[in-house]
Amino acid sequence: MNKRFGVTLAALAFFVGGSAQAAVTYVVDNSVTNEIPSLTGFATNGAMMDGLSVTATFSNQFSQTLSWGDTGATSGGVFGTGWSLTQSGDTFGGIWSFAFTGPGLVLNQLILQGAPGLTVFDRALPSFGTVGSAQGIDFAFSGSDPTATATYSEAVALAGDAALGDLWHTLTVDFDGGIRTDFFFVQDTDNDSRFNNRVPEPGVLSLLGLALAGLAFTSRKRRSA
Ligand SMILES: [Ca+2]
Ligand SMILES: [Ca+2]
Repeated sequence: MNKRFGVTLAALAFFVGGSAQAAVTYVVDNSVTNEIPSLTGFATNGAMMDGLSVTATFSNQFSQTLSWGDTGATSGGVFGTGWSLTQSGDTFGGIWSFAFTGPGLVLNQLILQGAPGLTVFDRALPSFGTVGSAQGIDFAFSGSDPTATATYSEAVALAGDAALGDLWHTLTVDFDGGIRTDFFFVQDTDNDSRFNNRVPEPGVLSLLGLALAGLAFTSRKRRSA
């Protein structure tokens, strides 16, 4: 090992030792990779995360899974029994708010799963990472400093490419000892390109088909009349 590399390693060890004091520990689970066609771009707001699955598990074993919906032009959220999670504005810095709306709950774990919808989580890397994703932001608390572990799993890769380590479908936050006060965090998200090209449900398609057939019939009748 040359001398300069040794010094760099020592500096790195010092840095890692220093950052071990940080409230959030990051873990990545590369065991699964999901392919998506591409991204819509990198600007995703609270109203663009429909279908994002949010599971909150509390210390009394009560667990609830809810599907994200819009609450305004650029905001959205989920509203559970005694808790809510909302987000407003571009997730590149826009705050996510977890609120306790009922008494007695202690939150142990929060799981955000983008795959039921078309949301991906974009981490901060030295580079932009995946094409079209631009810079991301890691999960981090805002305004308070609870101790937690953030685990990224289900790596996301563009079709035909390897996963580059910035995009993930699932973020799991485990709170050390649980948390009972409202908290805020940041986490950048992007959208799978299928967001702009949603295929209507089969039921909707057949209803649409019937409606079109009806229109065609009516206009034929009008023309022949
Ligand atoms: Ca973004
Ligand atoms: Ca990125």
